Amino acid sequence: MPSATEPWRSLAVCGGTPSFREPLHVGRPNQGERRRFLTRVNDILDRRWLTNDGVYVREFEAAIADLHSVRHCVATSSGTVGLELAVRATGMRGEVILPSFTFIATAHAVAWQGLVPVFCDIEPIGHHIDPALVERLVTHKTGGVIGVHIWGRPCDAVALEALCQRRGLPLVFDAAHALGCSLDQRMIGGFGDCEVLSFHATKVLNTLEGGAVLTNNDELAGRLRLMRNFGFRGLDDVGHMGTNGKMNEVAAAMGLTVLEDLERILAVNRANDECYRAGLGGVPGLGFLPFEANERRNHQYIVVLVRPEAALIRDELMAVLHAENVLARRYFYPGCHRMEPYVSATKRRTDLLPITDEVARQVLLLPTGTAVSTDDIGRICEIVRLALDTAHKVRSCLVAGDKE
Ligand code: T4K
Repeated sequence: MPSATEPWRSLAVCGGTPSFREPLHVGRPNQGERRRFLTRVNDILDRRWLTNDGVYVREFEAAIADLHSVRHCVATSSGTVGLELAVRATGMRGEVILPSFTFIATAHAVAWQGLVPVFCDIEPIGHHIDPALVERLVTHKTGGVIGVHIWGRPCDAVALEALCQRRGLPLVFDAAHALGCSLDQRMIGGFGDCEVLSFHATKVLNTLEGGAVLTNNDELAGRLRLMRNFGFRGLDDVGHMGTNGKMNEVAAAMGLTVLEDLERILAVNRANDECYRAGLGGVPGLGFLPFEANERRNHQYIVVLVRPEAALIRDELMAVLHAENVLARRYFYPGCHRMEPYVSATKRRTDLLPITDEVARQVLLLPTGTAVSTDDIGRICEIVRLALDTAHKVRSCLVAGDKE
């Protein structure tokens, strides 16, 4: 029993029993109704049509295009492959400006095409690439811009569109987090030349692995479809450079199944978000991302900022949670510019992203999704509050633990 006079002793880092027997993950998949998925898989096996533009992929593409009010959805084997296709198909060249505060795949998709990522700093409120800073980075070598709708909140897509139009630059959005989101009544999917979704297992809607490029540009969509399938125009007829970026039928069956459950998943995410805000709101030193009235969000990530004035630093709080079996994550620490191969290639530039560095030190993601209950969240909030209220004792426990 936790002692009333020494409450910190109930924390696992101070010798208490972990609050959760099984690990609570940030990215536990939302799975939809299993029976419906298995029925679809049986149908796929009965038809013996497993991939290559099958009926389930087509149905899934139509549903995703409809959800985002765009003309075309080109489903891919992963979000990363979708980004690689988008970078190539839009004709990006030379240096490509993008934020460093993103999953490493955004930068790799550029470098994998032999292009040079140029990392731009973010604004501190929404963690989005700052269009004013992009403008300053544009040179005669610039051959494209990638904006990232980080945490599912749209970046300043309108400003980036205006800039890229003025400068004649291709513009792609990494919308890996932004399924079903909108900005000023405009759905994600129709901004820039194209936008790329991820359907990785950990995303709000998953196809096990998968992604999609969304666009309203007919010609670009045609090129993406060719490139996704080795450049084949017809039997024995290759008309374009290409790769194998196809989504398979089982992946699409999963996507359709989760899509049927999407309203419930979004409702759970929203309720979880509210629960965390209620449980941690007002705790000194902790912050949340702001809600904006002009945007629709999928609440897929619970992003807590552990500010410098908090009683524990982010990594200490994360250690406390991990000991309780709450596997909080510090996405996207330390920023792409501090990872290889970019840290070596851009050594001179690493100090030029002060806001990225600051945000990467503060962000902590907490578990959410349909696998996490509001009771779990209540307990997580109690742990966080207790750890911060008794920070000096907790810090001693952490130091003692490190010495063992
Ligand atoms: N752009 C952005 C902005 C992105 O965030 C991403 C992917 C991409 C592009 C690329 O899209 P993809 O090519 O992946 O479609 C994860 C995901 O692997 C990655 O898809 C995602 N972003 C990123 C934010 O998170 P890790 O290295 O943290 O994954 P992992 O395996 O540690 O999984 C996270 C947690 O989820 C773990 O605690 C365990 C749990 N989990 C994971 C899987 C795979 C499960 O419970 N079940 C599972 O099946 O990157």
